[in-house]
Amino acid sequence: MDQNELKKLVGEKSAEWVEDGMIVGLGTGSTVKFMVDAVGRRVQEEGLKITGVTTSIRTAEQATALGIPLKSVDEVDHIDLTIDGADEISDDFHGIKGGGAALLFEKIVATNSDRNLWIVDETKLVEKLGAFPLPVEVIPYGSQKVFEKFEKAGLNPTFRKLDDGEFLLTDSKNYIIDLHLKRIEDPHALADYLINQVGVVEHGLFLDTVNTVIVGRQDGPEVLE
Ligand code: ABF
Repeated sequence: MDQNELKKLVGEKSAEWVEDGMIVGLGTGSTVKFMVDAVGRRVQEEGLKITGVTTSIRTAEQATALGIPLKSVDEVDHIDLTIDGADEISDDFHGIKGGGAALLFEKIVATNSDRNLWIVDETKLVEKLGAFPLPVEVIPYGSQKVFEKFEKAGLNPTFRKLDDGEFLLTDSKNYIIDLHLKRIEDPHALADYLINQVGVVEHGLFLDTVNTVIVGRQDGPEVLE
């Protein structure tokens, strides 16, 4: 199976974890897209009754088109299970997310979830985080100053830009600075540094967050806990 087929495998497998009556966080990304499609089929074919809480405009549009009822994170008193993707997952179960520029809403939903399940193809598993550029969401005002501070700190920053050279805007109309670090020896120390930089809204280090990971393998989905 190619990467896309592995994503489909775990996306569809994870939909089985959704139970009637649940409030379900719906993540963002191409793997999650398969999960949302599968949950949508269960809503339509089985009459599955859930409430979805989405992490991006694009997931909300997909879920709405499939007839999945949605509420915002502030309209629910809890989230039973959030299913999301990830860009990297380390041996010690920490993650980098935000390749899809949805890290802020993803972290808001994840930190308000009773349980977090990540679905990934096997290429996402790494020994240590860092090969994937670490996304940092910043407000536009003063972002050049934050960028220069990251440069001076040796964090190899780049602004995330669209093909036409314009700054990518997140759903919150913020910018993303990606840090090209290769290997992150102390993710907790880096997370503390980043979140304390004035102008930083959030970063893509998801530490001590995930409970269960479903990995797409050639011989089938593997559940890690
Ligand atoms: C999302 O899942 C993002 O944080 C991350 O970028 C994405 C993984 O991408 P994909 O599933 O498309 O490989 O949660």
